[in-house]
Parts: sequence; structure tokens; C-alpha cells
Amino acid sequence: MATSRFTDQDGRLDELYGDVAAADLQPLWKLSGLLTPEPVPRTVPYRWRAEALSTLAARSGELVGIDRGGDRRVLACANPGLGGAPYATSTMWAGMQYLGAGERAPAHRHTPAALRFVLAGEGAWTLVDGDPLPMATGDLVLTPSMTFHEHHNPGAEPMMWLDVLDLPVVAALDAVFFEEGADTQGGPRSDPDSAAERLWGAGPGLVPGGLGKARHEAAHSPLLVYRRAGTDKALAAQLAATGGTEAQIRYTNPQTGADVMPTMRCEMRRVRAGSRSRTTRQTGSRVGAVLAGAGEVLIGDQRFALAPGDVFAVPSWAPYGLAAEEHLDVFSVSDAPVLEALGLYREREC
Ligand code: GTQ
Ligand code: FE2
Repeated sequence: MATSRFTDQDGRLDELYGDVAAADLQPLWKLSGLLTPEPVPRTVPYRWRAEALSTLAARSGELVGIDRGGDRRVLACANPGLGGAPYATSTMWAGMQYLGAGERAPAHRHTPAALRFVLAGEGAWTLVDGDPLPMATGDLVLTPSMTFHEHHNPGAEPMMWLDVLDLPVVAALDAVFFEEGADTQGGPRSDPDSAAERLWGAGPGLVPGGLGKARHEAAHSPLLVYRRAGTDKALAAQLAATGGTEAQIRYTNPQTGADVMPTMRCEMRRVRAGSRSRTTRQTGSRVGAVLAGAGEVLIGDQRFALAPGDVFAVPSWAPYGLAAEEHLDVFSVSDAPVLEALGLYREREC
């Protein structure tokens, strides 16, 4: 029905809009783009080449020291869609961290949860709440929310790894807290593994019984490191068992089967040489990194060539798929646990 008693000719309307703005109010009927039929992410499909990441990180290592103040020598992947924010996607920080031979990054803790994935190299170790975690190619290391962590590289070679944090989520919720910690004296460690692995990584489906309650109730996985040998074996066995062209595993909390941390889901996907993966879309964004192989990634309507060490960003609801020229192993992190917890997770085959 026409609402003809309202006319734009009415001069009082301009006055109303002026007064509305002056009162820090906005009329919904003048706003658009709020309730879109589908997600309209600002994050754009993007790929950072390994070559640029590693050469610029190494140059930073020559010119920039690690001291209190800087603390971490990290080049943050800045998605060009995010207006200059140092975030890979709207919900995830991803950065290449470089630690020179003999260097140490001092202890601290914070509410944003972090993980490290080693794309190449070994020799450094991260100390998480006192537990030393040696890091090597293909390993996933967790530093959950509010755990003290420091990085040491007692070796003769520099080392680099990919950091992923839920910082944009925690920052959006205005829940960022940070504290410095007391440094542990560094030095070469002889431990080949961590206490977390000895206790929680003994064997598939086997978890310790009779431990204190606190340990079971932590919001994150008590297993703080997931080794390449384990994921490699699982992927190979899955491919053999299914006879398919791709395999996928999720890193889980051995105690609960939940994601390793409350805000981030970690996965590894393997696509056989000459094959294409399924293409899917899901709500929430993803950061991917190529551990091995060569091929192409489809993100939205764009294709990017992939080589080992490349990092890429998948916006929410963008079709995502992999094509392998050579047997491709891609590690990725998504914010899926957050969307699931809020009842906002959707997934669809494209
Ligand atoms: O290694 O503790 O990339 O605190 C960003 C913030 C790494 C770290 C990052 C951090 C760290
Ligand atoms: Fe940190």
C-alpha cells in the first residue's frame, strides 16, 4: 500500500537527518549491505610465495635484532582486502617467524592462541609452560591461550616457521591480554620429545587414566605437538584404505576428540599427483600452507600456482579446492570451531 503521506519534499526530513546524525544515530532505512544474502568477506583470495616469505624473513634476520620490545621477528601476511591490517584473513594472523642461529625469543603469554607449523628446517625448540618442544619440518606445535612460551634456536642454522594466531577474533572481542614472563636459560636440549608427547602421544586411542582433573578440563589439547611422521602415516593409510585421490585428517585433542584449541581447527590434506580435490565452501576463513608437492589452489574464482612453503588465504564461503601436479600436502587452519560454537558453521560441496 502506498504511504503517500510521507513525501521527500518535506523539508523537515533534511532537518531530521541532520539531528539524527548529530545524536549519533543512523536510520536503518538508509543503510545497505548489512543483511546480505550470503557472506561478503573483505578478505580476498590471496597467496604469499615461499620465495618472498623466506628471503625477506632472512633479510630481516640480518638487519633486525630480537630484544624486549620487538620480541618476535615475524613478517605478518597482510591480506590486501583488509585495508592495511596485518591479518591474513578477517579472523587469523599468519606470519613467518625467523630465529637466527643462537637466538632466543623471550618468554611471554597472551590470551590469543597461537600455533606454529614448520614448513622447512629443524633445530629450534619452543618451551610451552616449561615443556620443551623440539620443532622440525612438518610438525605442528601449539601454544594455547595464556600458556607461557619462548623460542630458542641453539643450532648453527637459522630457522623459520609459520605462526597462526586467532588474534583478530580475540581483538574483535576486546579480550587481548599480554604478559611478559621470566626467561628460562636457553641452551641445547637433549630431550628428543616433550613431556606432553610422552604422556599423551603414546599411541592412537590410548590416553592416560587417573590423572588430576585440571588436566582433563583444559580448553586445549594436552598434546602440544603433532609430528610429521604421525600425519604422514595417517594420510598414507587413509589413501590406501579408501583408494581415493585425496585424504584429509584433523588434528584433535586426544582426550576429547575436539579441535586442538577452542578457536582454531588444524587439518592436513593430501592430493595424489595428477588429481583434483573436491571443491567445497564453508563459513569462516582459512589459512593454508604447502608442506610438499606442487599444483594449484582454487580460491573463489581465482587460481594460484602452489609450491612448497607458499601460504594462502581463503575467505569465508569462497569455493576452495586443490589440484596436484605432484603429490600435494597442504596444512591449513580455520576458525571453524568458533563458527560451530556459535551455530554459524555451514559447509557445502561446490
Ligand atoms: O611467537 O609468540 O607471529 O606472540 C605473533 C605473536 C608470534 C610468538 C607471532 C606472537 C608470536
Ligand atoms: Fe606469543
